[in-house]
Amino acid sequence: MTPTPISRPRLRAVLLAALLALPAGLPAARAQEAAHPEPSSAGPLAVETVAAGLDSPWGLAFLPDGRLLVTERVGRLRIVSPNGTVSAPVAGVPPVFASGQGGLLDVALAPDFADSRLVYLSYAEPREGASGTSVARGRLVESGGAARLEDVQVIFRQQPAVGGSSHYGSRLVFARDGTLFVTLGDRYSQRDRAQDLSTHLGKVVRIAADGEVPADNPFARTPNARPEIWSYGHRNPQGAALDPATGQLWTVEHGARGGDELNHPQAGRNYGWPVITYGRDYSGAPIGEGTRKDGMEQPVTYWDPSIAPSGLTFYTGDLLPAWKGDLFVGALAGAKLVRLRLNADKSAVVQQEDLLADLGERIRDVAQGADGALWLLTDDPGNGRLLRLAPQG
Ligand SMILES: [Ca+2]
Repeated sequence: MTPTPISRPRLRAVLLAALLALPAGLPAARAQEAAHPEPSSAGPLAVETVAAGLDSPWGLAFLPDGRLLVTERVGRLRIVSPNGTVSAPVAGVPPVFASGQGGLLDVALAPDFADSRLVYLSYAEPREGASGTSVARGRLVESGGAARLEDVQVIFRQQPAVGGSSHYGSRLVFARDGTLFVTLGDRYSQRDRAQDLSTHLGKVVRIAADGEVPADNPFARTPNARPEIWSYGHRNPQGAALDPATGQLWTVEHGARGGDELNHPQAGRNYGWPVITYGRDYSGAPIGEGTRKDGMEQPVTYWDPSIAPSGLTFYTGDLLPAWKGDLFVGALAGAKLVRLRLNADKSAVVQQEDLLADLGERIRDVAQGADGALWLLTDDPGNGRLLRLAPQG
């Protein structure tokens, strides 16, 4: 069928009318696109577009009432309802360095959010001609149909700040003891300093909810070491999740050409970058000393070629019972969602399934909703989407 041509002035008028009809935020997108079935080992899945038109969404967190907080890398925090309504930007977000890979990155709720209303944000912070990953928290206040963060404090700053706009990390995960893990990239130009304990570059750090250093951190009493460090020798960890069975932290990090890794970072351990890696430089040149070295941890698994992992979660729901206990990894360059099954002692991956490959979208983040569905963010500067993945029918 030939589409009916619309003259330009007429099109402008239609678009203007549509814009004027909108509330303060973005339009509800639910039901805009019919769910198309996606084959999987758990049966056909429905992929529903809950919201669209997001600007490079990076992180999401579920509020207790079922709505979601979603970050947009350019520096906006929005509240998205399950019916697809996208709020106007939440006020009070600190200024971000929105360039390259930088900007507003992850979001997490305080474990006591129901009482404290505290929201945690990670972001690339502009700092005197350079930038660095920082973590801020503020109290979410909603009144008169508008939302804002109040009493915003920066509780952690990656040191040192570095020029350029690459490899910030940075996921936020609360441990069971109420401490906060923050994954931090090597800032690309500083990769050798992932081994240098006097910097936060290429580290996972563990801080108290107010930013203080927990007394039992592995390097809390090591001279010249940054006391926030939990583990080191990381490249650019952009996915993190807590294992609901053990309470242990798991991460995924980007390698260079090849060498993306799944790790479960433990206190004080060295994950090798850039001394050992399964990847090569983008030029094809070798990096470091090989793939193994005494005193350095092996990844649980690695990807070569790279999938560019970002976003990680363990599945614990009842909606997709076949996948209970499995790990889900969002892939950017890989443009898919990867399911991983671990062996009994969680030392190796025994099954890997590629999902949503037909979608052809970069998957930035993945989380499990209270409804047991998997909720995903696709990475697109103009039309990032919030997707819901559930059994069809
Ligand atoms: Ca490694």
